[in-house]
Amino acid sequence: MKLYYAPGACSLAPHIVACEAGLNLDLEKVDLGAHKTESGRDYMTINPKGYVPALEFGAGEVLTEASAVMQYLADQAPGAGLVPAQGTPERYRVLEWIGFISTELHKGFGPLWNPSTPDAVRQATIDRLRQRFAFVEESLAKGPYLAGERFTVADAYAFTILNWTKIHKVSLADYPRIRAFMDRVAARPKVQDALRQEGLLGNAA
Ligand SMILES: N[C@@H](CCC(=O)N[C@@H](CS)C(=O)NCC(=O)O)C(=O)O
Repeated sequence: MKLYYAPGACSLAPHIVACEAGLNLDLEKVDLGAHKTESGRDYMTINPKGYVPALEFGAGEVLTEASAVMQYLADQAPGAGLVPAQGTPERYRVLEWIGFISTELHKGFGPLWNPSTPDAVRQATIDRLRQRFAFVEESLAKGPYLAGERFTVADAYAFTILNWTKIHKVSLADYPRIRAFMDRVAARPKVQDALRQEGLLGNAA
């Protein structure tokens, strides 16, 4: 299996999942601006949507969308407990988190990546993100991880996206449980492995 990634992008979430699951994964970096992979391939021929992550698996199949890629990887190693079993209420709780992280947090950061976003929109974006952070903060009162006692794909995803607060200088000072969560996840040895492999240790954890 090969994961196409960009350092620190949302592709870090499936990368963490693969490390936590103990899966054998090849990595290929993508230059998102040039749509070129590290080995010189046109990335648009791999994922016509042009974004990461993309996972090559099976007989030349490519799976995209972080939420699907993470679940696929986690399902390859059920013993690792990164997603609860299909059909259980716990699985739907994790899916609920993935939906929230994808649409409210991941895409919630969208305007902050665009240098031409006007200041007022930038501020409104941060205000909305802060409302979402408040919900995460409340939820973390119930346990060390989003779905409770156990680290799941939702935590890999939330950690990856919330790490962008450093890049965009969005303060987490009002969210002590989120800060503790970020430290807790960053300290996991497999998360350290993923960060190291992406060249992020020292500025991302
Ligand atoms: N819907 C996609 C969005 C992925 C996405 O936003 N990827 C970003 C990095 S975090 C990207 O590659 N952006 C470059 C682009 O859109 O051209 C998913 O959930 O996987």
